[in-house]
Amino acid sequence: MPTIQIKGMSCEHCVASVRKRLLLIDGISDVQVDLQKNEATYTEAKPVQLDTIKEAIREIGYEVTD
Ligand SMILES: [Cu+2]
Repeated sequence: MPTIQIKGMSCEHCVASVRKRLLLIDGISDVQVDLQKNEATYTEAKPVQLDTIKEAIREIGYEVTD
């Protein structure tokens, strides 16, 4: 499962927002967000560009770090 690092999450509301936003991206499912690790993992039903994910996360106020 792909894993990404996300900066800026501070509580369960952030976790829910990030999870919800990632699920809106075509091809992404089974999103798990770990607040302690600042990580999100997901299943890709088809290839999703990392830039698409970065942009979506930036839109809602968080940052995907490399
Ligand atoms: Cu929060």
